[in-house]
Amino acid sequence: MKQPAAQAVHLADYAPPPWLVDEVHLVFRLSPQATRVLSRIRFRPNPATEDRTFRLDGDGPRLVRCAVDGAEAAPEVREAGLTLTPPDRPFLFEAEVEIDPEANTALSGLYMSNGMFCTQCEAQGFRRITFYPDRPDVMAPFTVRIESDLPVLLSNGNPGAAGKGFAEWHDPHPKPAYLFALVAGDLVPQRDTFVTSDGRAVDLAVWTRPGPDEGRCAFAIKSLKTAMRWDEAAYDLAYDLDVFNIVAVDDFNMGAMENKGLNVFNSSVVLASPATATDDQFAVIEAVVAHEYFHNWTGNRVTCRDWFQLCLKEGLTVFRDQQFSEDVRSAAVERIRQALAMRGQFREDAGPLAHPVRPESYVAVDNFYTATVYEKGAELVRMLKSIVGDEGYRDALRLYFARHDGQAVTIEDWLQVFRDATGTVPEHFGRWYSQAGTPRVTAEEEWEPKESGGGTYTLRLAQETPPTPGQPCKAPMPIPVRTGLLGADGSELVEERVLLLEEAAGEWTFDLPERPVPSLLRGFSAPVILRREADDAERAFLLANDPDPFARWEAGRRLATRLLCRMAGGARADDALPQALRALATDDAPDPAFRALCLALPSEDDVAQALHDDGAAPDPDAVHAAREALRLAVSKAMEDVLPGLRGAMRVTAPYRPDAEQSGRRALWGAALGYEALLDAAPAQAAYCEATNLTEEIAALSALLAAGHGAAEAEDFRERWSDERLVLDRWFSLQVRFAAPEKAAGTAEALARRPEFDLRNPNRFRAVFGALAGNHAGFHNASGAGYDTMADWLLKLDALNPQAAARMSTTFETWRRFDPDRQARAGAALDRILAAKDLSPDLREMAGRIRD
Ligand code: 0A1
Ligand code: ZN
Repeated sequence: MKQPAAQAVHLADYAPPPWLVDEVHLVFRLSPQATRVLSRIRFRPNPATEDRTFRLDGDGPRLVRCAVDGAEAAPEVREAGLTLTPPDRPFLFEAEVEIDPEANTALSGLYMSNGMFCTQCEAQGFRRITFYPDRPDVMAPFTVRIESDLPVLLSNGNPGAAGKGFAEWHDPHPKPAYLFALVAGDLVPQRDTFVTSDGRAVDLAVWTRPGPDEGRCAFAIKSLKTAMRWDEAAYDLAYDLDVFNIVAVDDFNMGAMENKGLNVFNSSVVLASPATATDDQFAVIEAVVAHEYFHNWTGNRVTCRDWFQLCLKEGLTVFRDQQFSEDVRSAAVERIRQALAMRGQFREDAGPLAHPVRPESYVAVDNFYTATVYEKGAELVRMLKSIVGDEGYRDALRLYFARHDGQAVTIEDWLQVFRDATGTVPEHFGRWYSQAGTPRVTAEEEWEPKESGGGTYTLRLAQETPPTPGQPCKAPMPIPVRTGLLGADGSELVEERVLLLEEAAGEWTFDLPERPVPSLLRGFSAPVILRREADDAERAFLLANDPDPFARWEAGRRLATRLLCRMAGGARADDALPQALRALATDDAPDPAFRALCLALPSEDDVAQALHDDGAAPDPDAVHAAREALRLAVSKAMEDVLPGLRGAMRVTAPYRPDAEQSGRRALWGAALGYEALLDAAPAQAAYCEATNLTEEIAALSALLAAGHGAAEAEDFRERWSDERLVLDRWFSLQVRFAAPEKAAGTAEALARRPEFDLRNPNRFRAVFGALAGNHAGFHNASGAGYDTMADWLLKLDALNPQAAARMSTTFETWRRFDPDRQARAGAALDRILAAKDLSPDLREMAGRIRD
C-alpha cells in the first residue's frame, strides 16, 4: 500500500485554494479489481488568491489518461498527487484512472465489503478514488454515472436516468469531496416516506443485504423520521432532496457517515431487532441516525474550511443529537450519560494525546476524530447556549445558516455569528477552542452569621488548567457554574443561578437564612473538574436530596470514587455508600434508569484516574480488588431488597426499546448483577427465560462477572454463531470478564479463532477494546496485556492503519502506573515504533503517546 509522506500540516499555513470547481461529472465502471473512474471537472481561478498552482490530490489511483480542454495532457504524477501547468482561465480537466477496490483493506476510498462496493471519503478518502482538490473548502455540484451489473447502484443527491447496467445521480447542492458516496450491490430496501413541513414528499430507504438484516431496519427508519421532524421543529431546518438513503455496511471504520443524501452506516449502529440488539444499542442507533441526519445542515450545507475546524461540524452536531435525545428520552438520564462520555475526554485531556478542540497541527487528520473534538466540542456549544440564553442561541443559529449556507467556514465565523446576533459572548470564549486540558475549578466558602439571624455566605471560585503537550501555560476561560444553595431540609434557599467565572478567581456573596450546602456545576454546566473539600456526609446528603439529578448522581459517584480510592489503599468498605445505594434502590420516586445509573460503580479506570489526580500511582490489582469488594458489600447491604426490586422491574409487556422500558430493564439488570454475587441461580434462570438480547446479555454478564456462566457463554456462542453483530458481544464478554491474569491470553486465543477477521473493525474492537476495558487485565504486571495489544495493532496496521491508530489510544494512560509497568508499556510502544512499514497514522499516535 502506498503511504503519503508523513508531514505535519499546520493551521497557521492555511491558504485558499488556487482553483475552484464549478461542476464535477464522474463515471464509475465498477469491477472488483479494476474499477475505472472517468472524471470531468470544470475548474475556475479563485479570485481570492493570486496563486495559480494547479495540484490535485491523489493517493493510489493509476492515471490512464488525462486531458485539458479536450487536448491530451501529460501531468506530473507523484505519490501525493498530480500537477500540471494550467491555462490562465476556466478550463475542463478530464481524467481516467484505475483503482482496485478489492485490495483496499484500509476501508477508505472505494472498497468492497461482503460483495458490496462502498465508499468512505471523510476525511481524505476521495483522493484514493481519483485526482481532485480533496479539501473541504472546494465545493461543487456532482453528477455521477455508475456502470455495473449489480442490481442496486446508489450515489448522492437525487436519482436520474437508470437502466440495465447503469444509474445516474445528480446532487445539486455544492459539496466537498469528503461527502461523496457510492454504493453498489445486491441490496434490498426498507422504504418509507416523509413529508416535510413545506409539503414535499421525501422517499426514505434503509438498504441491507438480502436475508435476516432486511427485518432489522424498522427502528432506524422510525428514528430517522423522528429526527427529521425534530429538526424542523427545533431548528426550522427541513430536508432538501427528494430521497434520503441509508446503507448498512459490515466493514466500516467508524460509526456512520453523513454523505449527502446517502448515509453509510456501520451495520452495528443501524440494524436492530429485540433478539439481536440490546436497549443500549437501540438508543445508540436512534442517536447516530439523528446525528448523521442533522449533519445535513451542520456539516453539509455549512461545512468546514479545513480539517482544523472539524469541531465546527462535529461539536455542533453532537450537541444537536444530544438535544434530540434529551427531548425524546429522559433529559436527566441523557445528561448523565453525556457526562460519562466526557470522562473519556477528561482521560484524553489528562494524557499525552491532549489537544485543543481546534488542534493546530496534525500528521494524519483521521487521528483527530476524538472525544475532545466531538464531546468537548459539544460541551462548548452547550456553554455558549447557556451563556447567551435560549433566545440568543436561536437567533445566532438562524444567522449562522442565513449567512453561511453553502460555505466552508471557521470557528471565528461561528463565534462572530454569536457576537452579531447576541452581543454577549464573553471576550475570551475562543480560548476554549485553542487551549487543551481540563480546567480545575476549586470552590471555597465562608459563612458569617448575623446577629439578626441567618448570615452572609461567600463562595469563591478559582480556575487553573494544567499544562498539556505543547501548552505549558493557560489563560483563564469563561466557565459557567450552575449553582444551587440547599438548606438542611433539602430545599433551595435561593433561586438557582449561573455564576460565570471569567477570570482566574471570582467571588459571590449571598444573604441567607442558614448556612447552605452548595450544589455546584449542576447539569454538568461546564467541562471542568470541580475540586471542593467536602465530607462524605455532605455527599450523602446531596445524593439523597439534591433536586438536580445530575448533581445528585455526581455526589453518589464522588462518594463511591473516594471510597474506592481509600479501599485501594487498604481501607475496608464502610457502610455509608452501600446504605445510600440501598435507600436509592428502594425509593420508587426516581426514574428507574436514573437509579440504575446510580447503582453502577465507577469503573476501575475512573478510580485509577482519581488516584492519579491525587498524585498517587494506581495499583491496578488493588483497584480491581477494591471494586470487587465494594460490589460485594453493596450486594450484601441490599441482599433482602434485590429480589423484590428485580421482580418489580421485570418487564412483561411486549418489547419496546423506549426510555421507559429500557430504564426498567437497566435497573432489573443492575439488581440481577448484584444478586449474582451472592447466588447464581436467579441469573441462570434469567438467562434461560430471556425474551430479548438485553435480558440475555444482562444475565450472561451478571454470571460472568460473578465468576460463573461458562456453560451459558458456550450456549450463547453456539446459538449466535451466524449473527456477526451478536457474536461480537460474545467475543467482547469473554475478554471483558476474564480474570486479570488470563485477559491477554483470552484475547490472543480469540483472535486466533476462525471467526476472527482482521478486516472487520467491529470484531477487532470487540476483542481488543474489551482487553483495554479489562483494566486489571490490560495493565497486568506481567506486561502480557501490553504485548498482546502491540502484536495485534501491528498486524492490523498492515491492513487498516486508521483503525490501528484509533485502537492505539488504549495505551494513553501508561504513564500513570508504577515504573515496572511503565517500562513494559514503553517497550511495547517502542516495538510498535520500530516496526518496518509502520503507517504514518499509527506512527503519529504511538509517537505522541510514547513522548
Ligand atoms: N463524520 C462522521 C464520522 C466519520 C469520520 C471519519 C470517518 O472515516 C475516517 C468515518 C466517519 C460522523 O461524525 O458521524
Ligand atoms: Zn458527526
